[in-house]
Amino acid sequence: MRTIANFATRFRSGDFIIGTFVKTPDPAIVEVLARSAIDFVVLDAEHAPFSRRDLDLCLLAAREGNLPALVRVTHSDPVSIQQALDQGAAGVVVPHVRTPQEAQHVARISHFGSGGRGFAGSTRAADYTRRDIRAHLDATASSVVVVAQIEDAEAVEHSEGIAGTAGIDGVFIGPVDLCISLGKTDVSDVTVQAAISAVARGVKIARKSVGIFVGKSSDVESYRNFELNFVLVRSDQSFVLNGADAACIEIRKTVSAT
Ligand code: 3PY
Ligand code: MG
Repeated sequence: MRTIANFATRFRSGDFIIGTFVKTPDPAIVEVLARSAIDFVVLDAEHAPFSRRDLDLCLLAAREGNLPALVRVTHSDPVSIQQALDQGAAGVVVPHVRTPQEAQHVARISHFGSGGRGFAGSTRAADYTRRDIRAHLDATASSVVVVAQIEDAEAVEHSEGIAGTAGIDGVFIGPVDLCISLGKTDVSDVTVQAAISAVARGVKIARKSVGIFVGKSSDVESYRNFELNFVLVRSDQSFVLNGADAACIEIRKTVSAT
């Protein structure tokens, strides 16, 4: 069953789970998605206009619906990662991780410890001072999920090293950026598919979770051999667009047939 409390365990155990992106910075979207079959959401602060306050309200809505919510930050920035986790995100997705050294940096700034995330007991994550230091350190170590995104040509050969970095729980493949970085414009191009396959293999060797973005559900078919542990399918925007188009097409077909 989906709960925030069991998310890290499910993610790390390699259970197959399905998430989606939230691109509209409104808590109502998260509230609605919490009533769907989705296992988790990623609030996309990289490519959508989320302010710190928007993230705060969306994370509150996610709690209300017991829906694990990760935040995709803009880059490996300690401030944004700390803020997302303090606000109660279940974890972070960090785009454009290219080397094991960058992965080590991401792991360090996402966890408490020397040179790492700063500590405050006053945050939502620390239950507004109701957790003492030890309890918050322990709870955070076991519950915060850190996902490195591989989406650059130069990262492909480092996938095992990136995934194998201590403190990195999994790798999310960004097929579109990877495609562009390989000089292509079609994700189904053999060069892009070979790169995706190489990344998935590297992550599997490192025994971490591997996932990918799919623009439509049927795309999962082409990744069946990769033993994916998670997919991010579409986004709230795409569900609205496709739902509206599908309803119109169906009605026009029915009307023109009568
Ligand atoms: C990509 O395909 O580049 C992504 O970042 C998917 O979210
Ligand atoms: Mg990308």
